[in-house]
Amino acid sequence: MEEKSNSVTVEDKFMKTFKYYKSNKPKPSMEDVIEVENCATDKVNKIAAEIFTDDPRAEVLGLKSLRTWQIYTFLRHPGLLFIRNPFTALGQRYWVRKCLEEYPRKPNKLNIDIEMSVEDWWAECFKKEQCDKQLQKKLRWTTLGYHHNWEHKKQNKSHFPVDLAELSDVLAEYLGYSNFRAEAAIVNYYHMNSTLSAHTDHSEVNLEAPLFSFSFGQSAIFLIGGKDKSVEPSAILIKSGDIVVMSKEARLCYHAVPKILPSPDSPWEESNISDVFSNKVSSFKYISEPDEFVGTMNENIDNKIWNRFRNYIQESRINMNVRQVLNENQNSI
Ligand SMILES: O=C(O)CCC(=O)C(=O)O
Repeated sequence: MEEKSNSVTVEDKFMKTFKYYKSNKPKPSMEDVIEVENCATDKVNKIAAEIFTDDPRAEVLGLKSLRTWQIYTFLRHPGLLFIRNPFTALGQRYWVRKCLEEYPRKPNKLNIDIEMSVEDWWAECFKKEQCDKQLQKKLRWTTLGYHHNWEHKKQNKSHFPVDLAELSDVLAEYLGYSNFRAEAAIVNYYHMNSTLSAHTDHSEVNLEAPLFSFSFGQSAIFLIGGKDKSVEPSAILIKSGDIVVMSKEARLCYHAVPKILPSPDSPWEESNISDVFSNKVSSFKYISEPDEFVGTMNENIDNKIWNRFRNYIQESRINMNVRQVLNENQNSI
């Protein structure tokens, strides 16, 4: 009996907070939701990055100069880092478009595979003159590289996108993880009523490497607690372009998304969006065709091309969750 009542208590604190923020009636108060730049220093600290040389890849990948990045740590959550939108407007457009147009293409796995066979989900949504909103809303996730449930021995590694490997590498180098290899990712697609329940990410062989989480579009309340659900989670506001890094003690902590919130601004729109140039980069590690990459990046300045993606992101949120799967000297599972 005692054990049973204990386990109920253990579940409670995370679940209670999750339910509180998920609720629509009554609406939750935002009073305790951490907005990093406005938060008291007994909860959040802004740390100064010691960057003396910029990474020449940053601008081309849609990132602002590393010297301007705003990085925060949390007193209750050692190992958790938060970078407030280091993306340019063009960068946000590029990554949103990739997540919608390219990453859900076969052979990548999609949640809708169980229900239907779709080779190219985004193209299928626009097959007729009118966008198929019903099909558009069905996509909740796609996996890149090692599949999420890779422990089933038959599921082998599939191709990991070189652009996302390059982006992750810039971030990893910036944080001092120079041996990091992006090998698996889940791209999550949220609509205004979507949630993601409490979980830990523990399927990877390598649990020492950090996890990088990139968010675009509408805002979200992100909950992060401890290694079990008895720890009361903190609620953090994530906006478009923000990066959350779960490293060290925070790598295996429970986390969840109980609510998507309308974003008051649209950082993917800027009147002075300008081209990036490939002659700035000779140091790509993964991208072998810099001119082609830069061409695709710059296409997104064109509002006619961008419009369909804008329509999607105005009422949705996208999150790319990148992990290293293998240990440093390991080549396969
Ligand atoms: O959407 C988010 O911010 C978190 C996603 C997540 O936790 C996951 O994919 O494991």
